[in-house]
Amino acid sequence: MVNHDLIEQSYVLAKEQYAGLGVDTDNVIKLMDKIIISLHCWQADDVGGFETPDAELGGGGIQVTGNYPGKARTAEEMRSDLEKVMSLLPGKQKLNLHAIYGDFGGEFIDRDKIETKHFQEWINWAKNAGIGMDFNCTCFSHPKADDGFTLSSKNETNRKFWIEHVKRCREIGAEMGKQLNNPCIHNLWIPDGSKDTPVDRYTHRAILKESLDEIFSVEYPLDHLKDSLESKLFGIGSESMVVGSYDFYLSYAIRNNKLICLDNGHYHPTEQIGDKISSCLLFLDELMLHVTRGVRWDSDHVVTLNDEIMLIAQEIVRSAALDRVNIGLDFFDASINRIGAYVTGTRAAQQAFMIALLEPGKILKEYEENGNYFERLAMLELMKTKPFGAVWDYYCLVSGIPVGEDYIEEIQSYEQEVLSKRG
Ligand code: RNT
Ligand code: ZN
Repeated sequence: MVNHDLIEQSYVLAKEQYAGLGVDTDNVIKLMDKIIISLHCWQADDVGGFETPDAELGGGGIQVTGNYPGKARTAEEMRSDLEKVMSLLPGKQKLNLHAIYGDFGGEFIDRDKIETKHFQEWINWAKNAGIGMDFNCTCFSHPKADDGFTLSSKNETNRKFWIEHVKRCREIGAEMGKQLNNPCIHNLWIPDGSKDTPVDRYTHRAILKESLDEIFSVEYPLDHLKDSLESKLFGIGSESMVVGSYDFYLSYAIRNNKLICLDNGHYHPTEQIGDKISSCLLFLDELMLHVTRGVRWDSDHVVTLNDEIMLIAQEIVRSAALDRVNIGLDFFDASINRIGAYVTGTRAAQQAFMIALLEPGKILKEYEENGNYFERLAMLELMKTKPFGAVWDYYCLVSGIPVGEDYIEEIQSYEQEVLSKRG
């Protein structure tokens, strides 16, 4: 087990080093507790959901690979997994649920028929845990999405079906926000697009706009529900056009005062989401993030502490916008212990924010304003080898959760005692 005395001693030394640069580490630790990460439930079961006993992710341009044993098969199993995950994370979280994860009681309830009652157990669970909830309509893994179109479909029956689904999801989300006294973000992502070059992009986008207008004609108080829109560049099977592109949703969000959801796996490989944050914040009240890691064709690998994630966190902190950015995660890896993936990815996202908060902002800004660009570069480089890990470990220690590598063992025992017993 990691030696707690050493963690405390290392913290004292680290604290002094950061203080020398005008950074108050005790304050950073306090701020960390205010950074709420929304845990995406779908890492626990590979985006399968509980509509049918063997539901699997189908279509929609997202893929999950791997068949590591132990995935959550029921809402009860998922709640147990989430409790384990939260017990291994510092700070507070939120739960981010997809519409296919209701407690449907063994009955098949189609997407245009779901109601708050199917999510009441989740709401009660969240209330009990003292956390908020976010919600997502599920416009994929369904026969009415098989032709690649949902809200932008030229098939009126299908389009109406999806509009009804999203309307119900927003109603359910608003009820979550109301009951939990914590605004629910309803995020909308649709897979609509085409594998080969289409000739009528315009009409599909016009139809999507019309569908959104109809969906959002129902208004909810902002302290119950906020709407976010998530774009994508391409997916498997939608390589040549995605109807809900970044230009489309950014324009829609600005005109209609919605949130944009930036999923950092959904852009060109050299495009930095970190750079977009300040621009979006000047024209939108709030943002939603899907923090993820893109690897070649996949946009959903487990988050690691890489430059991209760090820039995102730094730009939010540097813009003093922590209260305007809602942080969600979006990754699903079925090839490793899913709970381990969860905790490792979430901790990485949290660490990025801690690193950003430990930045000597005043000194760096002064350098920049005086044109001292060598000094700025040097300081940014120096920060990379400062004892961030000592502050992080101490934060875990005072949060009463396993420190350092101790969490690995916790996950191994959960695997032995719980996950390995699932068929
Ligand atoms: C898909 C989007 C979307 C999904 C989840 C399951 O490319 O990123 O956010 O991953 O809704
Ligand atoms: Zn996403």
